[in-house]
Parts: sequence; C-alpha cells; structure tokens
Amino acid sequence: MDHSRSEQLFEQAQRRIPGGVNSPVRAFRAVGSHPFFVERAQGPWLIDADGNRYLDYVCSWGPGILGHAHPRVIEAVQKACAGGLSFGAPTAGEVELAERIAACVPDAEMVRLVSSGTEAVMSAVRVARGFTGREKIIKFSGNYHGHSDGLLVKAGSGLMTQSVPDSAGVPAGYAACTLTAVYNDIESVRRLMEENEGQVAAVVVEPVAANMGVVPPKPGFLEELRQITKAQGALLLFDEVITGFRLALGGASEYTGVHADLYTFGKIVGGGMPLAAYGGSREIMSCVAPLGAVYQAGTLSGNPVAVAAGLEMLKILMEDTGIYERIDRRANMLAEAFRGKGLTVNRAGSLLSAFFMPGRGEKEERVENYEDACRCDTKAFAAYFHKMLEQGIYVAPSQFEAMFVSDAHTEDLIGRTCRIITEMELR
Ligand code: KE4
Repeated sequence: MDHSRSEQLFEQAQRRIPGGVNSPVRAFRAVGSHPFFVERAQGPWLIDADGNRYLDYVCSWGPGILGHAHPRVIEAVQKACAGGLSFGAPTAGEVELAERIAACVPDAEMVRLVSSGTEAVMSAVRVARGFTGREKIIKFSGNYHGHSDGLLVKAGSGLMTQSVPDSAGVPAGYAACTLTAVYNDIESVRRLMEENEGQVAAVVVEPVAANMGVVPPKPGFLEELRQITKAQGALLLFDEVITGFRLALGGASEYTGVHADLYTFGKIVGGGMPLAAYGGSREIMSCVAPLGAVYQAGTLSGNPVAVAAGLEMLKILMEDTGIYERIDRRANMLAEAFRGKGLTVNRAGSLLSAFFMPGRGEKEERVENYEDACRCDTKAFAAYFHKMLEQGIYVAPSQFEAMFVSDAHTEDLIGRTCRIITEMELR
C-alpha cells in the first residue's frame, strides 16, 4: 500500500501538533508505525489520503453505529448548518434530544448537553459531589473516563496504550480524592467504602469496560455495586460514553438491568459530532445551575448542528431497534473466528476485544480486570494489527481498545473478515 501522502501529512503535522495527532491513541505508537490520514468515509469504509480503502472496525471509537456518513444524518446536519452554526441560545432541537434521551434511558429524567465525554463525566462527578456534599470518588483501574484531572488515575485507553497509568500535571490533591478499586472485585470496593466511610460521593464505572480492551462485568458485580452505593449513601455513576445507545437503545442499564443514579453519554448520542450528555433524576439534576449550586456551562453546549446529528441518529435507532440484534450477531461471528485462533475474546453486544495473552493457544486465559489485561503480548497484537491493515482491515491501533461493529458491516463483509482472521498466521 502506498502511504506517501499520509507520511507527508504526518511529517507536517508533527511540526504543529504534539505527536502529529489531536488525540494520543491515533498516533499508532502502540503498534510501532505512523497513522494514515483519512480523506473521507462512507458506510463501513475509510479512504485515506493515498486512496487506500479500509474496512473500519474503529467507527470513530463508537459513534459510527450506523456506519459513516449515513445519508439521513448528513442531510440533517446540512439542513442545520444552513440555518446557522451556533447561537448560544436554546433551540427546539435540544428539547427534543433531551426528550429522546429520557425516552431511551428513563433514569435520565433530566440531562445536560455538553461537548465531549470528558466534559460529561467531569460535570457528573461535580454534581455527585455537590449533591452528596462528599469529596471522594471511587473509579476502577483500567476504566477511562476522559482526561479531566481527577479521573486520570490508573486510567485505561490511551493511558494504558502508552503504559502511563497516571498523567503528569495532575496535582496530588486531586488524585487524593480519587480512590481506585479493581474491576470485577467487589471486595476491593467494599474495603475502600469502609476505609472512607461517609466520604465517597460516587462510584464511577464503565458498566461494560471498553478501555482496557472489552471487559464485561462478572455476574453480580454491578448488582453488588448498586447495593453497596445505596447502603453507603454514595451515587452510582454509569459512564456510558461508549455503551450508551450501543449495547441496547437503553444502553447498559437496559442491557444489564442495573440502574444507576447518574449517567454520562457520548459518541452515538452526538451522531459523530462534538456532543455528549450527563443526566439523572430530577432530584439530583436540580442541583445544577441555574437551578442549583453546581456550576457547569459551555459556549457550544447543545450546539444546533451537533444536536441535529445526534437527534437523527437516535431517531434512526428508535425506528429500527432490530439493529441491536443484527450487530450483536455479527460481532459474535468475529468473536468465534478469533476464538478459533486461540485468542481470549471478550464481547458485549457489538463491542469485542481479542486479547493476545501469553498462554494463547495452550490454555484458557481470562481477562477480567486491568491486571489481566496488562499481561497481554502487545508485540503480538501489533503484528496482528499490521497484518489486518495489509488486508485492508482497520482495527484499533491498541490492544486496550474495543472493536466496534456497525450496521454497515454486512454479513458478507463480516464473513470476509472472519475468513481473513482464520487464514492469518498469528504469532
Ligand atoms: P471524549 O472526551 O473522548 O469524548 O470521551 C471521553 C470518554 C469518557 N468515557 C469513556 C468510557 C470513554 O471511552 C471516553 C473516550 N473513549 C476513547 C476511546 N477509548 C476516545 C478515543 C480517544 O481518546 O482518542
């Protein structure tokens, strides 16, 4: 494949943008190469600056549940643009989007629209602290909740990719308010709750983890989290930036049957545009300014063009909930192909990860938490990544990210991918 134009762009980009990218995981450092630069995308396909075409299983890290450039979403955005890009004033679209979010996730009686998942989680944590009057939060190693200071502690995603468990620049005081438990280990939560009796404002969790690779909750884990937080007067915050509208129309609370107090959404809810949201009961959300004392604001919050994209995407998903069965079934086909190669596969709906564990092919190895995920053979993963790319298949350039299946990944394309996986020589 010719990558000369991408190489040229990358060379230029590095002079003006740290690492040549606007988000670290895009730099392909974990797979030891340089990123291709995307020119356009359509359906399940990405086309790069050199005209190479890739079957895309990253889907912009989640928003692309319908595939790229869905005609209805594009039309809605074009129509919105023609009316102006930003007003800094309320619009009818924001009301409808808030209504639709609440229709899909009834626990989110009230929501605030913001511009990124980071902003949604940062704001929801502030609400939890403001509502409870408590300062500490519990998160889980390997969970990633965006790059706000207090949450960059033992985080996943790009921080695992770069094997940087904590970030520079985060004052010790901030980190001190963030306690870290072990995903799928309810005793580690119980201990922290007991040691910090009456001080924990919220437990922040990815109800299905997808930032240390996909790690589903073990049976009972979320239920016990719900019980412990209720007993301790702490709020349960489901970070559904990835799982929201992905695992089911009602996200993880519908998929698992466990209900949180606060929710964050991103990616799909914005239809691929910069829009995210946080929400919960009227009682909790009434502490948000101008109603209450918790301040949160944003020039582009509820931006009309982003709202148009998110609205149209939710409309499509609400009209055709059969999509969830279709993408679940296709993701399972991929999972079976990876299992046939002796890889450890975790899957939840249309989210999956194939882990290159040290004992792969010899013994059954599970990945149930951050520590398990850290044992992966990232060099073997990198070799697999490049073999897939040479076959025109783009998976996330990190072992610690998810593989996303969209409705545009037809059975035929999934079958083709499975055949490539099955025939591939893996280290
Ligand atoms: P953003 O600020 O990137 O919109 O959302 C942060 C975030 C919050 N919560 C969860 C569960 C998330 O997965 C994310 C962001 N996800 C990563 C992919 N693992 C975004 C990709 C990137 O950082 O470039």
